[in-house]
Amino acid sequence: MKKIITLLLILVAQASLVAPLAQSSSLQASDAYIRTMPPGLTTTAGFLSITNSGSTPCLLLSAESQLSDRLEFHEHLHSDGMMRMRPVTGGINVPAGETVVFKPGGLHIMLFNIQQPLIAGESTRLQFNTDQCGILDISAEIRSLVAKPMGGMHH
Ligand SMILES: [Cu+2]
Repeated sequence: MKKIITLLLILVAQASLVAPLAQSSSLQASDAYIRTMPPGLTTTAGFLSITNSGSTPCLLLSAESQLSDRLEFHEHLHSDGMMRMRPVTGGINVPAGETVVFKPGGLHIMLFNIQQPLIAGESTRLQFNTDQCGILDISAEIRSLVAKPMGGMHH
């Protein structure tokens, strides 16, 4: 028994040494989810809250997912009475002690070129790379896109 425990401890120690980049100790995610896609589309959006409990600011530089080879941070803007979205350049700053919320109609993560169906209720990994706060690797739930009534559509 003692041998097994020792072996386990060695394995754990090695795993943490081998890991190329450390899981962030200052960033925490909550309520992370990705929307299912309407039929025929290969693009969707992800949402979550990211809290920085550390004492230094964290800049989110990029996001990664097994589902997509291209992820972007987007924001929604009102211009000329229209809602438009555009990529955020320069990363997303999460100040020390604060929470940044990605939500519908606001900041969101765009996932492009998705080649597989997204099944509601399943979950997938999302990874965020930062400047000085390590990596935030989280599980995001896949949630059904609630169909909104569309004017002028006939069945
Ligand atoms: Cu977008």
